[in-house]
Amino acid sequence: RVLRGWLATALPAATRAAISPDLDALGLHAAEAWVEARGRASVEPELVQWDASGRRIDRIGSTPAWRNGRALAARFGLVAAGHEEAHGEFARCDQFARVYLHHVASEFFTCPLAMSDGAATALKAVAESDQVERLVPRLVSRDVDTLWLSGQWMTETAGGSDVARTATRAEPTGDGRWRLHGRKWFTSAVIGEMALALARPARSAAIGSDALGLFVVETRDADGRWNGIRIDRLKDKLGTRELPTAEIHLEGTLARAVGEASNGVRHIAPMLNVTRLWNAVCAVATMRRCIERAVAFAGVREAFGRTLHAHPLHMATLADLQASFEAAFHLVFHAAHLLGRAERHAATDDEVALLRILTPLAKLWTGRLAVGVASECCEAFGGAGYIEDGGMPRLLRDAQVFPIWEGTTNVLALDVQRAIAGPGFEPLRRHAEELVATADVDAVRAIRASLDGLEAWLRGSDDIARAAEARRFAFSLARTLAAASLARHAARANGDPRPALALTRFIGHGLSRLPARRIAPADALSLFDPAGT
Ligand code: UCC
Repeated sequence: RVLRGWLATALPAATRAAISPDLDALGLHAAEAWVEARGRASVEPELVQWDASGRRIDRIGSTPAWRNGRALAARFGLVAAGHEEAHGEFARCDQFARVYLHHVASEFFTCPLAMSDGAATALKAVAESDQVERLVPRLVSRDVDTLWLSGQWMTETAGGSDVARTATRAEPTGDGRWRLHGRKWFTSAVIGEMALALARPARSAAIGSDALGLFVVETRDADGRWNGIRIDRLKDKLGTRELPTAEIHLEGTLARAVGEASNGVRHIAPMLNVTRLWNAVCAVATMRRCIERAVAFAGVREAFGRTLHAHPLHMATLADLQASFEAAFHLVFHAAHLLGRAERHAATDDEVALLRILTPLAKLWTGRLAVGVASECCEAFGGAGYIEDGGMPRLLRDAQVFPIWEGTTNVLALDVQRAIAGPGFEPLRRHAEELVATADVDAVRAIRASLDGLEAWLRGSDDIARAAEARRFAFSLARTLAAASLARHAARANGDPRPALALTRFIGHGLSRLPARRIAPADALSLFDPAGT
């Protein structure tokens, strides 16, 4: 209902008509995959390092959903749709509607797809034309035989957040190429044909992330042998267990620089911004699945003489989750539309500034929200929610990845501060006013009051306070902009009362999460002072 409602109000009729058959097919596949997955024991990828005669092969055996992943990605254009011109500024809306329907059924095949999309976007932004011509058509292909997948190799043992500590070295070969030496500690898509990797060019005098270069690695040579890559082991993770996340060594891996072999973080930023949006879309998809399961269960489960539907507290609990999910959905898909507009040079300056802020904001808020929603929905099943064969434990385990990868909540909260510091608060306020131009007056009042509070807080805080409270500031801003996005939708919803009901409930729980009184940042450290001094 929420997806259909948004499609009806946000997309032109011609786009809607063109994409509907694919969305219907993806929806059907999602339902069938859920039933199929519940009926079998879970299968996990396997690393086979040696063949029978003792040769090192490092082959990864996939799960059934992963063996089907490429064909589905090509057939439904899960990466391609975002890069094609048929629907103009609505290309990202089309693409992310597909991703939203497919994510849970894909068993996290969406992870390599997100990175492939991010790689295509980053290459278009910074690479030389020959690299773009060679790689981008493969990454955005709708033909399974030519489709390439890309990894994003950043994280090393020194840290995942502080990428400036990258120790992998890049040595020039003298013919314009490089050889990479080092260890990548979390490589999510080593099954791909290529990866974008950060490495530190040898003999570069610069320090920190400016000195890092961004490199394209093609993972296999023309004979199908690994390109100087050793897979040490697959990670044993809490969730996303179908996804073969690997620890690898690069041992003279041939690579080409993207751009000038410096400014690596700047060059990979377009990739990060795209994968962060995928993260947010997949987080709302997970929320939707969890809530749908819990509401269906409440319709059939009897307790104390009536179904759970007839218990006001149970249904209020689920309705609160639904209201947050609907607000999150509209925030995320608003960001998707802005990305499509920006990529086609149709966005205003305010929209470009807002997109830079909304991307980390949507990622950090929906990541945390997905964990909370998945946890509540497990509880809504009582003991049955704690049992593997009902499917809820897997959703909860998998949800925990959303706040962690692609930048943790705190790292992104600081990024939001940085993104606002440039243009200031004004573009945000102007954009929020545009969103609520025809909205319900009570909603507008609450949204304006929250924006006033956030702006006053920013003005009244020094750098340390802004950093220490960045997370609560980000949650408050995300809630406020989500309310504005949902308010706009509710005003256009053509007689359907449900978006307005969700909005009232969401706003009713308050938009701001800033503390009622200022908390001295130094208190945080003092609280852990062993001497209590
Ligand atoms: O988790 C990973 C793989 C998961 C699989 C993917 C799944 C996708 C979802 C699928 C759903 C199913 S890979 C690991 C991900 N790791 C991160 O995301 C790193 C988190 N850390 C950060 O984001 C940090 O803030 C850093 C690395 C960006 C900070 O680096 P530095 O070294 O301190 O660099 P600076 O100085 O902060 O940034 C360097 C430049 C600056 O440009 P100037 O100086 O011109 O202003 C920044 O403004 O880069 C710019 N910049 C950006 N620009 C930094 N971040 C951005 C950005 N997001 N957008 C635009």
